[in-house]
Amino acid sequence: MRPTIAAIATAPGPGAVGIVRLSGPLAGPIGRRLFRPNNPRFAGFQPSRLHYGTILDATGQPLDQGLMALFPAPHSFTGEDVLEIHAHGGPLLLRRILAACLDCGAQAAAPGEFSRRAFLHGKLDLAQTEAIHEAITAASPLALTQAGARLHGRLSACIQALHQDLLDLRARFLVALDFPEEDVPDLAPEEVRPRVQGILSHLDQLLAAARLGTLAREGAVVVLAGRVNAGKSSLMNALLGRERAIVSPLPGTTRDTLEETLHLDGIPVRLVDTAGLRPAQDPVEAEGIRRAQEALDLAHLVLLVLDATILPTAEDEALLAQGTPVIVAPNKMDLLPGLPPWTSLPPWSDYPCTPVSARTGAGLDSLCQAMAAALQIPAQEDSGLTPNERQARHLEAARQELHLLLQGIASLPPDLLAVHLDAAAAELAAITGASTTEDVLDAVFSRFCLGK
Ligand SMILES: Nc1nc2c(ncn2[C@@H]2O[C@H](COP(=O)(O)OP(=O)(O)OP(=O)(O)O)[C@@H](O)[C@H]2O)c(=O)[nH]1
Ligand SMILES: [Mg+2]
Repeated sequence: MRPTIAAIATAPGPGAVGIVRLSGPLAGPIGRRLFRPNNPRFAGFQPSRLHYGTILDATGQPLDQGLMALFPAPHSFTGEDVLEIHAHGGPLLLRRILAACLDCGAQAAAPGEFSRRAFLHGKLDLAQTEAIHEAITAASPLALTQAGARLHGRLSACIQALHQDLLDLRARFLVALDFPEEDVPDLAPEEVRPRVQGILSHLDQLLAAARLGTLAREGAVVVLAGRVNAGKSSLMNALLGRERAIVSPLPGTTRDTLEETLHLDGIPVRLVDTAGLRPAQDPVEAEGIRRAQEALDLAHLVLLVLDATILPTAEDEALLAQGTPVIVAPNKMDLLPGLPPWTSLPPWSDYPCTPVSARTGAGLDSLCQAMAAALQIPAQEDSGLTPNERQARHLEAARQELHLLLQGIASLPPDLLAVHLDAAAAELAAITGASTTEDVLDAVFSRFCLGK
């Protein structure tokens, strides 16, 4: 029998209400021992009902007034008996209540242990338990929507369908192998190829969606770079709609890198303002320029900010060819009647160009659209099919197995081809946890919060 686990389920810090949660066979007995009902007609915990009363410690001393609810197995989050103790949300008080539970024989839960038990009892598959964790830690509206869709099992259903396709195909291989006397014809390559290709195209779509999922969860890094005084800090402020960075007519104003988050089509974009590039005047500026270079190395997109009233230099040009997508943003357009002629000459004409004025705000909307396009943020269709990094690794591995199968299709015997089908099916099964190892579960659940 599994031990009964207990943890504070609500966030640390003072709050109106705090919850201690237990799961396991002692949940009921501990609840009865630590609860004195207010209602004289109380006749034991009714399933999934809140009861009001006094919460006691293991010696029977009152700790708080609060609510308790018992969710009997299997109709609970974990599939085991679950007790929830709703108290006032004082950190010290909640620790005392937790200590009372431990005094009565519960064990402190490890991070993610409630979710792990829910998985082991088949209440949720692995992709769904990961979705819970991602919903809790979502930092952008899109990440939350995607996690919600996965929690509802849409990704799992899609993976299961693909898994079934692979098993069907494998069964066809094996009939020919296992019953040679039956004279079932071997699957002809013409028959296998389109079926494998169909599965592959689904895998490709899922992998493309995984990229969007990563962007939604982790955000994109957009670095404002350029020479001193081009107006990088002014543009950062204009995009954020507040005076975050110091702006001055003196060249070399920004030294340290500054980072702020902006939401673009639901994706968190980490805007990084950097020190203007020029031969450094002092060690502090030199360090600032080194940090600017470091930020550029991490960037998903560079906004190359130029003073449109002066000609670009070799230093500006050097920023174009860093291997990261670039948007050229000639700034201070309020001082010019039209686009400066150099923008239509190579190499500048090879890059997307969005003229702006940080001062008047002209062009900022177009700049945001250009950033969304450059980051390949697709139009918002929320399919819910956005695998996370772990899931994407398995999809990629399955994809490789199927490519190997296609390569060998004309030359290899069916039993060797079936090995690739098996391997691909095992990778898909690992996504939903239909087949998985303790190590994988440890890796997944250890990232969870305590009490989840
Ligand atoms: N007319 C006009 N002036 C601008 C515009 N954007 C910035 N400036 C001015 O240009 C000067 C430099 O602006 P900053 O934003 O500090 O430039 P920066 O690129 O951050 O400069 P460093 O931090 O020194 O590299 C300031 O005097 C700004 O007021 C603009 O769109 N139009
Ligand atoms: Mg600056």
